[in-house]
Amino acid sequence: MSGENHVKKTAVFLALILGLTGMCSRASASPKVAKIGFALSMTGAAAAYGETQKNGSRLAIDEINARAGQEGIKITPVFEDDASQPQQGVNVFNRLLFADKVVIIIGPTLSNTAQVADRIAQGAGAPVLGISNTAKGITDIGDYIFRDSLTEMQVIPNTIRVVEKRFGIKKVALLYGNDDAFTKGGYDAFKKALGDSHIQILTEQSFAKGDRDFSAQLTEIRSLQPDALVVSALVEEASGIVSQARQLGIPASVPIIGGNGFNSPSLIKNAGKASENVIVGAAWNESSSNPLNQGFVRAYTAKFGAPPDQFAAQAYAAVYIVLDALKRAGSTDNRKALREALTRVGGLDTVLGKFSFTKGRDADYAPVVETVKDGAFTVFGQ
Ligand code: 1QQ
Repeated sequence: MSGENHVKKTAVFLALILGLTGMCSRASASPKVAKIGFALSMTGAAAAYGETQKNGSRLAIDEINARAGQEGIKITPVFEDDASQPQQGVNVFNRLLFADKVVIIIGPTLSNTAQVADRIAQGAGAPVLGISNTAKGITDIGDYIFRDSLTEMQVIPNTIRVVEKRFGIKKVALLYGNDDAFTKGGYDAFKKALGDSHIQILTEQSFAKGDRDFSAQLTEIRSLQPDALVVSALVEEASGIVSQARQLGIPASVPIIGGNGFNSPSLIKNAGKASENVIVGAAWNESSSNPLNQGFVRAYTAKFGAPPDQFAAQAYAAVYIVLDALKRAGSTDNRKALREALTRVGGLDTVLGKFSFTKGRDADYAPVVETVKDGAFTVFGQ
């Protein structure tokens, strides 16, 4: 080998090594860490929702972190239990915002908690992404408050339209919880949708969170012979109402129609056979052919041993919505930049479908009507 050739070869070799190390150091440049707070109801009246929300979030975070931060971002979650109580929600928000210094809070589970706790984040200039807040007015708290959950006002008119078309109902009984932002909001939405469809409300009955015996209300309702029973309740009370309605002889031919509180498989578990044919307005369905959704259902079922519910899907989607915004925010700890980036989420592919926020930072996608068939939620209509 001539001396000149040798020099050339050495130069090429060195260039190769330098190039490779350069590439390696770029690939292994450590991803930035985003600290995300989760305020979820792991105990109390909404624990059935909180559990699957935590699972859905966990799955998304594990997927993102397992890609070794390919997006340049890894997520460190801080999970807190808001105990389904507004005051505990406030405590948890304070801790996440001022001690843990998270860049965003996902949650809280209940609108009843969000309507007080979200104000703390708004005041601190920290974004919140609600995943199951369906009461009116939550995002009106301020420009840092977002949600990926459809409101009852968005879902229920469709539910009533589909049900009316199918059953031709003319007169109904309305039963609702009168001490919770969500159950009252659902009541308002049902009342308006029924009025718009010229369906008569024979009676309005109410109950309180924690009630176990609904026989007085249901006996009155039975005596009026409604075409359907319309209920706005969280799942604990919904399960009792559905079971007792059938026990007290409201016939199976009288459909029971529920709002978002009914969307948990624990309704089916608790009310058993009485839950068959219950009709629910929903924001997601397991059988959606969207390939992202199919992959999610498979991965979730493999990890947790049971299929996801709507609450898991909305939580899973939320983590990816935040990731999308973080990538554009140029920082993983700038709350203001993250808020701005969230407003620009547009047509993002998620398990909920193509996702964008409305100008008012609410979700915007098509609701669905589901019914319980053979112990599972299935699509009833759209
Ligand atoms: C709300 C709801 C509940 C059913 C959440 C789990 O929709 O509180 O807004």
